[in-house]
Amino acid sequence: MRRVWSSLLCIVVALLASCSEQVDAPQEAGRSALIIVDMQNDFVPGGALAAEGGDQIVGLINRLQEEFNLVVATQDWHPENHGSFASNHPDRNPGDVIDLHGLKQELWPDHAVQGSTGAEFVPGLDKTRITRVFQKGMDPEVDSYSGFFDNGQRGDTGLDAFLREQGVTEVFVVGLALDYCVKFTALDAERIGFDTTVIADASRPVGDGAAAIEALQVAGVMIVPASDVLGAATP
Ligand code: VGL
Ligand code: ZN
Repeated sequence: MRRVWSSLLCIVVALLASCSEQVDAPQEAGRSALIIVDMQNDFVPGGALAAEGGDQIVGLINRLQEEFNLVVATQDWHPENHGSFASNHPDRNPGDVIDLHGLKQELWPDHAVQGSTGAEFVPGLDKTRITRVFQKGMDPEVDSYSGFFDNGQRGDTGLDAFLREQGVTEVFVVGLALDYCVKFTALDAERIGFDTTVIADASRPVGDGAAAIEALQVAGVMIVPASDVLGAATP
């Protein structure tokens, strides 16, 4: 009789175990992460390289964070002698395009200088859910719009390896600026195999936003409004 009870117990335990495995399985198949790009003082009105309305997306990004178990951020983090600053090239102005060590480089006003107020995250941004910050643009010789790799696709911030370690297969990208760092972060994400979505109203351009959206769609990146994500159960 003892034998019968113990084998019955075994069966029950086995059934429970297989049940809980089934419940967990979809999550293990791939998690979603939110990537918050360059929500720094210099990229909002009052900053050196402001995206119009950049300050108006902070609340929305905070609400979006609550929909994800994994949130990471990127931070533009330049040394003062960065080659993308017009001030470091005699007789050049912001907006000029030069050759910088073999790559086409648009020149910018000084921005996101390491340790400056302009480089800090905007005050209203909820930082408590951000698991890790990936800094970029530290090499004075090459710019880095993407949060994954520099513009020469050489230097790696470690974001790709981190997301894969965390079992992430799908990323949602928000932040500033839509036509530069958001665009190139999303293009890299899609290229290296993540299912990639840009949440359009949680981003703002410094220039041509419509052209950026077009380029993203052509590359296979999905564009959605925040309302599609808010309240939806994202794994
Ligand atoms: C950015 C230009 C230069 C951005 C950063 O965050 O979009 N754009 N550096
Ligand atoms: Zn920059």
